[in-house]
Amino acid sequence: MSSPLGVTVTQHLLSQQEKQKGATGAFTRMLNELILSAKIINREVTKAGLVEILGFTGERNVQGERVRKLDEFAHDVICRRMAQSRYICVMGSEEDADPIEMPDGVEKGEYVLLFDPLDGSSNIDANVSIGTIFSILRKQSGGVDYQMSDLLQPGYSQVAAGYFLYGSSTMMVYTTGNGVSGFTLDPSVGEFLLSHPNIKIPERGKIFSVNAGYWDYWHEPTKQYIDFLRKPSEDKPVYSLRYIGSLVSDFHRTLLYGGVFLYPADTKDPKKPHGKLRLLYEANPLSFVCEQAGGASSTGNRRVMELEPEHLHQRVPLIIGSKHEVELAEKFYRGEM
Ligand code: P6P
Repeated sequence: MSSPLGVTVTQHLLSQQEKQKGATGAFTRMLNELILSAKIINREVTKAGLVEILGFTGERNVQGERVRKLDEFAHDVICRRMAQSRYICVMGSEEDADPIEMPDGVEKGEYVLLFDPLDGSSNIDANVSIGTIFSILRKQSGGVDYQMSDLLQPGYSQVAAGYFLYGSSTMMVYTTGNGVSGFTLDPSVGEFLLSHPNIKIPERGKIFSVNAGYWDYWHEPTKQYIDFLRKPSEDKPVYSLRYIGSLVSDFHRTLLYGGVFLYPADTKDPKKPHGKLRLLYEANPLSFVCEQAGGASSTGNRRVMELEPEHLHQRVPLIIGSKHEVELAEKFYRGEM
């Protein structure tokens, strides 16, 4: 029976847990800590615009706390709460160059958390939706302490992944490998309620999403692919270009409406030949969600979730969305179109 609308995310997690033989509840409790972190982040994000208006001038707010950048704040909230959950052995964050170890004296758990605490935060002044992206792996190495290999696992090893979207409404979308579920925060009760059970991405769409301002920096296959999509022809719909410039927003629209989002490799910055997005805490988690919703995710040449990561902040080209548009892109990259 499909879950009734309105069930809370905790009830949903518990119902998933009941289906897992031998489940101890550790995963559920750990994810609940992440959900609470997102509610705290959401509170600050929704009032961010007020910081100036209410006169929290300079570096100090009325509580005498230093007004920090929201992404630093989000990073700190997640680090503190997840460390005290006792289910994490190590974390990797977009905000920290190095792996984040558990504080001394804190019991280490069996899970590894990789996250982008507040992706797209540069958009917040324009009131554009932004998000938190998370990827959860199981520790593979023996012993209590982590190894770098525990963080550098391919995307198909993820046990869960998803994102929080702080927008006109705040949403949580996640998968544990049994389909994709979406929850909308009801601020009046402070609960994420099931609003999008069993999300499936359309087989093909009518939207492509890419920063076309970089056209001159793109490699030939990317230019040919985008040129193909935008050119009217009898046997395909007229495509629209939609680009918000906030990954979670662009991906969420692609997941619900279909089509394709690309951040391809380009020649814009010699230090970033593989594009801007990160493999471990952006491309892999969104790829897990997309594939679980019936879509696809590729670098153009390879399935993203098969890549063997080499370092924590590795960048990767990302072509993600409906199967039809992603497989078409791969044909251009293989020189078959
Ligand atoms: P560009 C936001 O800064 C971000 O990391 C992603 O959220 C977004 O998809 C991308 O960068 C946008 O980058 O180069 O198009 O401005």
